[in-house]
Amino acid sequence: MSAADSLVEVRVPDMGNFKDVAVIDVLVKPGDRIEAEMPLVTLETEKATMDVPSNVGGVIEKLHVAKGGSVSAGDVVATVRTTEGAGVAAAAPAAAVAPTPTPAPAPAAVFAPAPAPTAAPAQRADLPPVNEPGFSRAYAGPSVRKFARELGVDLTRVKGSGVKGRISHEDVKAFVKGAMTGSGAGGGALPAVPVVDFAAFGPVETQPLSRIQRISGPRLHASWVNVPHVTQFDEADITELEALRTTLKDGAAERGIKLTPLAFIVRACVKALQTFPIFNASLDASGANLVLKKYVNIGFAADTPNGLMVPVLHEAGHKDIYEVARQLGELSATARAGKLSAQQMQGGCFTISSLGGIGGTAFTPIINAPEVAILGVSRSAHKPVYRDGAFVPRLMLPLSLSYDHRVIDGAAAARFTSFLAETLAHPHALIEAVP
Ligand code: CAO
Repeated sequence: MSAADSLVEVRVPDMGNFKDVAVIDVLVKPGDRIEAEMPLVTLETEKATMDVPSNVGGVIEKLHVAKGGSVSAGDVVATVRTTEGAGVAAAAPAAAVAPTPTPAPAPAAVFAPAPAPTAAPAQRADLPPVNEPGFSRAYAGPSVRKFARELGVDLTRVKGSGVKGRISHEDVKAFVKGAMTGSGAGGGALPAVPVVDFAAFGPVETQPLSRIQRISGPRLHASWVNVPHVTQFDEADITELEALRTTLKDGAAERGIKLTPLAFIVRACVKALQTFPIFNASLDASGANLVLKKYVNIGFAADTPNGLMVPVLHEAGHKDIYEVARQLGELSATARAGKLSAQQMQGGCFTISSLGGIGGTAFTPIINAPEVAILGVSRSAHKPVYRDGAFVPRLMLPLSLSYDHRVIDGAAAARFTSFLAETLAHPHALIEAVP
């Protein structure tokens, strides 16, 4: 140690009630040469992970903490031997750390607005949504997190080049560069759609998208680009169902309930989701685990003057056909009046998009991610069906099931739609009382 050297203790800064906080990583070892501002250890509270940076540059003389231990405000983290000319970043004893709050988990996505309780800054509409739980767990220091936030970069998509994959400013820059040029760490930007001057070909009028379209658009896009969709088509013979519905609908109408095919479809989906729980699940933020829901809440797309909304029929498994039909009517009316509450749009497990009242023979609905499947229903039509050696007219309902192929394989999807078709073909079980 030369005469110009001195020993400086780097301490855990005073951040209020900061006691016995877990040390989840130690990023340096004795003998390491460090710069001022370089993180030394990573701490984790229930609400945040944060780094304790050194306020001086020099060489680590001694470490006073170990991974798996705990520290409180004022504890010494390391002794640093400063050398002449080494930078001093901030007033001793230690630079302040910037905790990264762990945001509350976002509610199940809805196509239409539901306030998402998140601490993160607003997301730019043209970037994929940030995986918030993953972002808070990403291995990066506070200044890198801040930098990523400023650029709207999802840290879960950035590959860290540092020790144990720690993400640096350079990694974030490389990610952005890759995204801009469509190469490298950014994972490739989407090729741009050409910009055309339509007015050059004739008169045009420009109309802004509705508020709901501006909100639902990025969500639909996020699902489209993040989830590998496959759509399974099938047909259900609803001849008996329609006959049954005809006998019941006037009685229902007297009780103020409109009994449409959709109520039967919801009941059939409840049975299918209970039989095939993988369809009533979502991937967690890491993408490595499936979260199986023990409740069945069914969202349904409603066409409203303001745009597409997805109200949610909660605990659909505990509701009989009349209660399902009643709530479908009420929620649709509330949606059309633009008066759905956030609660009425949250918590969905599976979505039904019925275009049967309008027309069409099939379509490929976009999954309401993070749900893993969506059922599209088109208009029923009488078709000749070959049975017992002859063609007979049967009322056939087209089903289009889009599913997340990361979670569901084709065989499971075919079993699901076959089960649905079979259940709809024998509708008496659908009108039974629900315990
Ligand atoms: N085949 C044939 N007829 C059908 C049918 C089907 N699959 N589904 C409904 N119908 C009939 C109904 O029986 C009703 O006829 P009656 O008035 O003679 O009884 C008529 O079509 C209209 O039904 P509805 O629309 O009032 O009720 P619903 O329960 O079928 O649907 C709702 C409710 C909210 C789903 C629907 O009104 C709606 O908004 N659909 C559009 C959903 C949508 O936009 N999806 C696309 C999302 S992706 O962009």
